[in-house]
Amino acid sequence: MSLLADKIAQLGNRIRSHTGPLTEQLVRRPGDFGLGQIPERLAPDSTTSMTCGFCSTGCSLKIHLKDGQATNLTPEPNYPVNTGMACPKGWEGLAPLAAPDRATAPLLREKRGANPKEIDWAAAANHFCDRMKKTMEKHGPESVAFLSTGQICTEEMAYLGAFAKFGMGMLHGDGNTRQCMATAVRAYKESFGFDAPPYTYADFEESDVIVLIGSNLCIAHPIMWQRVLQNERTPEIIVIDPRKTETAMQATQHVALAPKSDLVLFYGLAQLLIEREQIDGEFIAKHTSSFEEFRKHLKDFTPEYTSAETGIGIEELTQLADLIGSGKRVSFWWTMGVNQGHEATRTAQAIINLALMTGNIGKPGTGANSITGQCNAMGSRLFSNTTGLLGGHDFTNEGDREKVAAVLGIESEKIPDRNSLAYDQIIEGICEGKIKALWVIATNPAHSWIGRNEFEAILGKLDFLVVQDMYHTTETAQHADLLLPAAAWGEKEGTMINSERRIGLVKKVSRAPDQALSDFSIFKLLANTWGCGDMFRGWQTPEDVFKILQKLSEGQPCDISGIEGYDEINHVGGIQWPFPSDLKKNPGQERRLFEDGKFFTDDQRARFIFADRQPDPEAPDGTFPLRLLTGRGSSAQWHTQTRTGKSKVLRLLGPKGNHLEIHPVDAKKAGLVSGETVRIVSRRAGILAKAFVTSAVPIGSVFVPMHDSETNRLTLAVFDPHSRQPSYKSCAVRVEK
Ligand SMILES: Nc1nc2c(c(=O)[nH]1)N[C@H]1C(S)=C(S)[C@@H](COP(=O)(O)OP(=O)(O)OC[C@H]3O[C@@H](n4cnc5c(=O)[nH]c(N)nc54)[C@H](O)[C@@H]3O)O[C@H]1N2
Ligand SMILES: Nc1nc2c(c(=O)[nH]1)N[C@H]1C(S)=C(S)[C@@H](COP(=O)(O)OP(=O)(O)OC[C@H]3O[C@@H](n4cnc5c(=O)[nH]c(N)nc54)[C@H](O)[C@@H]3O)O[C@H]1N2
Ligand code: SF4
Ligand SMILES: [Mo]
Repeated sequence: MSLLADKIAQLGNRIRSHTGPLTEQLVRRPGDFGLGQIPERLAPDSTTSMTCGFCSTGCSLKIHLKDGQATNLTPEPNYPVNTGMACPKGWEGLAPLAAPDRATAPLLREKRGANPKEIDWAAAANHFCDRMKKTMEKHGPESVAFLSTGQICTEEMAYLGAFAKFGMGMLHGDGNTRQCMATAVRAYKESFGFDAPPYTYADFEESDVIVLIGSNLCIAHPIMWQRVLQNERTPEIIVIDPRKTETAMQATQHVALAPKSDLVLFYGLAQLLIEREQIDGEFIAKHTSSFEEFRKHLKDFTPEYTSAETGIGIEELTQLADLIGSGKRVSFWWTMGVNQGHEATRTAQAIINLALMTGNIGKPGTGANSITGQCNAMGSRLFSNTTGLLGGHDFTNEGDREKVAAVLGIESEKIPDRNSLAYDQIIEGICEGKIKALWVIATNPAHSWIGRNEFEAILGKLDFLVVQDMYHTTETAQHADLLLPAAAWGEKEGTMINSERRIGLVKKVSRAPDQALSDFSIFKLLANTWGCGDMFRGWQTPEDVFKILQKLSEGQPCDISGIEGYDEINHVGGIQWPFPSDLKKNPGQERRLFEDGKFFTDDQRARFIFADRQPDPEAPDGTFPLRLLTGRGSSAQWHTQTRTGKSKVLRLLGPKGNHLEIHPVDAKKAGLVSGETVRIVSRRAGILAKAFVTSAVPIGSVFVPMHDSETNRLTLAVFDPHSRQPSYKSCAVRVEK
């Protein structure tokens, strides 16, 4: 274990997430973001900086090389995002690369259940193409699909999406970003006219009132939380979460609303703001549409009704409305507590509505701000060619198809004129026997998919499952007919886009084990073997692809055509989109959207969008009296733990095994005490976990982290109808001794 890692272990506190004394000794030179050179030009024993490969905060890490190989890292002090800080996952970023279960050669399983055997890349590529082609010939182009990720480089996602859809002729491909960001995407598209999170992290520091909704920054985005702490305006920090999370404990106010009552809460607050004349009439009149309809819709959301439905007292509601209404710079931030619900899109839009009606957008310290999850979730939203056509374009728009075809030099007929099935529809398609072959890249759905109890059986229905992962041991890889071994973050080059729309660089600082190839090289090999290599003649290096993506982005809200290339991104410390070619000044400057009050809709006005409340899909009842909430358990654990589980330090920092947080009142009813092993039972399955009795969860709800592979056996496969994002955060359970 390294010395630095020891230091983190000593921190020992899962809430405290950051720096450690060593970084504080590093000299900060603000304004100078000379972050070292691109590795090919590096001396073997030197230091270079690159973006972290875990969460969407997008911190920069300084990698120390010996003989051209990364040996250690420290947080980069000269980067505008993290200014010398990193959370435990960042500090331990190199550990997962050295794990013994790395996939080191392509593996082929001749028969289900048989032991896989190693084959070479040529055989793997031939097998892939042969099986996929035969499936498509026999069952049509809709019989194959891919599921990708927000955790590979943008250039890789674009290659995958273009190869699969334009080269292979696949129609269906979605990604784990559906599990994560689909709601925000849909909400922004409808309200603002484009998927455009408007903020910059400086807004955390420039806000007077920070409202965090279903967002546990201390655990999930620790360095964003550090940015909140750097706010010198003594802000009100309001956490709206049914649980008293680590973040709620540190806030100035915790609004412990009843789970899944957010929509009512925000409509109730909107009604109060109107009644108390705490709205920005001028902004509404100039820059928005449908406010009158929205106002009418709010009539029933009286303080009495809102209070009864949310469990928040009228006095607290009024006080909250006051803080929002009278605050000069109010910012709203939301994450999975909002995105993962059965009425998620309208809830996200209810937050957007609050920002619009109070004029809190486009100015420092304001905004309706969705926080992203994975390191490159934003890259996948704009450039993966899954739910949208490359570059924030629309598959169903003929002009968009022609534009993309022209830039890529392909016939526009190669571009599908309809949208892919959504993730859940792809799973459904497998279930119904319509989808016969599936290609899974950098995601682990056999652990993370909602209601995954039946997932293994569903995978068994496939004729052909390909898994492309850095490990051969993941829950999904274990079912693969063909496993393609991938190089990981740190073993390849490309860009990623963080939550504040900042494009950062990832570099090759470590050698991939044995035959593992970067995802980029795998896609290239497969395209050549497929016989469509010509289509990708200009796609030789990740930077070639970046240049193509820049061209594709021209004229779009996410225009990045002004960036000179990787060198400039490297030199200035990341560049936020948009950065069109006519905006040549100060690329490193922090920028927010909508400063001119103009939105991306046809009339340039933001829309008030709202709906009636939808019934709870599975409310607790006599048999299953508790509501199960799930989410992130500690800042040391990442999702399905294929990576973080490989670090001894992170294992030490995270809890051991699965645990259930239960309120003392409910624990007493069930006759349990902390430390006891209990059975959590839903209508779908029963799993074991250790009870942890705590009043951090409200009476009537329990919380189980998502990091254990058993958790999603319990969850209920329900989806927001607009975004088709799974509702991971609610189902009914009972707890047995
Ligand atoms: N350490 C760590 N960090 C991560 C990740 C990780 O796996 N580990 N994953 C990354 C990814 S991909 C994502 S998407 C983000 C997720 O980041 P977050 O969304 O912040 O994390 P979660 O714990 O999933 O959910 C946040 C909160 O939603 C609350 N919640 C549940 N139901 C409701 C409700 O009805 N209303 C409200 N208002 N709140 C509710 C939960 O109690 C929980 O505290 O984290 C990113 N960062
Ligand atoms: N109950 C419950 N379930 C949830 C959630 C919840 O809150 N509650 N949250 C959901 C959310 S927001 C998310 S984002 C998902 C995440 O769910 P997943 O995407 O399934 O989780 P990860 O563990 O991040 O899986 C990433 C996979 O990619 C592999 N990998 C890493 N780097 C590379 C690479 O460079 N190339 C390749 N080819 N492979 C790589 C890893 O080994 C791992 O197997 O989980 C969702 N599931
Ligand atoms: S906060 Fe996110 S980006 Fe920063 S070091 Fe931690 S995991 Fe990496
Ligand atoms: Mo996520």
